[in-house]
Amino acid sequence: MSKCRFCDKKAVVYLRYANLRLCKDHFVEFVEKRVKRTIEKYKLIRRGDKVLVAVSGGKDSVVLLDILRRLSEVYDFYIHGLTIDLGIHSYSPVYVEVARENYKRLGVEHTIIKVGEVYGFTVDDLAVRWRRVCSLCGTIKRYIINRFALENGFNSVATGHNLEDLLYQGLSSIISGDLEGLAKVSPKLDGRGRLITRIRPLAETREKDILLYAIFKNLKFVKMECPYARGARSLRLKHVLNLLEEESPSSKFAFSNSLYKKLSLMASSFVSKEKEKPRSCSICGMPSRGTVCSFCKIALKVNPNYKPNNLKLPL
Ligand code: Q46
Ligand code: ZN
Ligand code: ZN
Repeated sequence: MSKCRFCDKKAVVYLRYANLRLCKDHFVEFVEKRVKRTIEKYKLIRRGDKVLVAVSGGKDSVVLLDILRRLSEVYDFYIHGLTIDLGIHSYSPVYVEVARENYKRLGVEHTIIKVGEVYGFTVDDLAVRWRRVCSLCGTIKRYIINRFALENGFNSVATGHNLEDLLYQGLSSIISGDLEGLAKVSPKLDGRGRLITRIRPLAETREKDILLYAIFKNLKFVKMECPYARGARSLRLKHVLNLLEEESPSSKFAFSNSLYKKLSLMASSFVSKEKEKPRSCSICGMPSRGTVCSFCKIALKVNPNYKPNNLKLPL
C-alpha cells in the first residue's frame, strides 16, 4: 500500500468512501474527528454536562468510552460509566470484567449494577420462561439505564449505536411501516419528563472503522457473542446495506443523512402525541404506556416478591 495522505508513513487503511489512504495514527485521528463532528453537528453534549456512558464491553461501547474520555477533558463535561450485569451464565462475567478493565485503564468513575442482586432475577431466569429473551433484556437495560441516570442527575445517556445499527433500525422500520420506530432513528432522542435524553455519538461512524480503531489502539473488548443472540434478520439487512455501499461508497452516509435529518423528523411529526405522552407506572413511578410499566410486568412475573429499588448512587 502507498503512503498516508497526511504523512510519510505507510498507509494501512484505504477508506473508499472518503478516498483516503491513512497510516494508523492518522486513521485514529480521523475516527476521533468524525465522532467529534457528530457531537457538534447534532449538539449532543454541552459544556458542563453530566453524561452517563453505557458500557457493555463490546467494541462499540469500549471505543465510545475511549473517545468520550478524551473529549471530556477538551470540552469540559463529566462522564460516568454504567455496566449492567444481566446474569447471563457464560457471558456476563466476561463482559463485566472487560468493562472494569477499561474503566480502570482510563480512570473513569463507574457503577456496575447486578440485576440479580438489585431486582432478584436474571436474564437466565427469563430465558427459562420465554424463548425470545432479547426484547425483554432490551427493556431491562433501557429501564435501568434511564432510572440510574434520572436518579443521579445525569443530562444524557450515551450508547455505542454505530452507523450500521441505526441504518438497520431505519431500514427495518421503513419495511414494516413502523413510524414510531423510524422516529427514534436519530443521533439524539430528546428526553421529556422522567425520560432522559439519549445520545449516539457513533451514529456516523462505520462498524468496520470502530473495529479497526479498537485494534489499532489495542483496546480490550469482548469478542464472544451472547448465548441468546439471534441476529439473523439484522445480519441480512446489514448485508443489503453493504451491497449498496459496494455500488456507491458513500451510500450509507447518504442514507444516514436522509434518515437523521428528514425521515425520522417526518415520522415523529406523524406519531400521535397522545401515544407519545408517557404516564407513570403505578408500581415504580417511571414512565409507562399503561398503568404498570414493561419492566415491572416482567419483574413481577419472575419474582413475586419484587420491589422497585432506588438506584441513587451513594455519595
Ligand atoms: S445481551 Fe440481552 Fe443482547 Fe444477549 S439477551 Fe439479547 S439483548 S443478545 S445486545
Ligand atoms: Zn499518517
Ligand atoms: Zn414500573
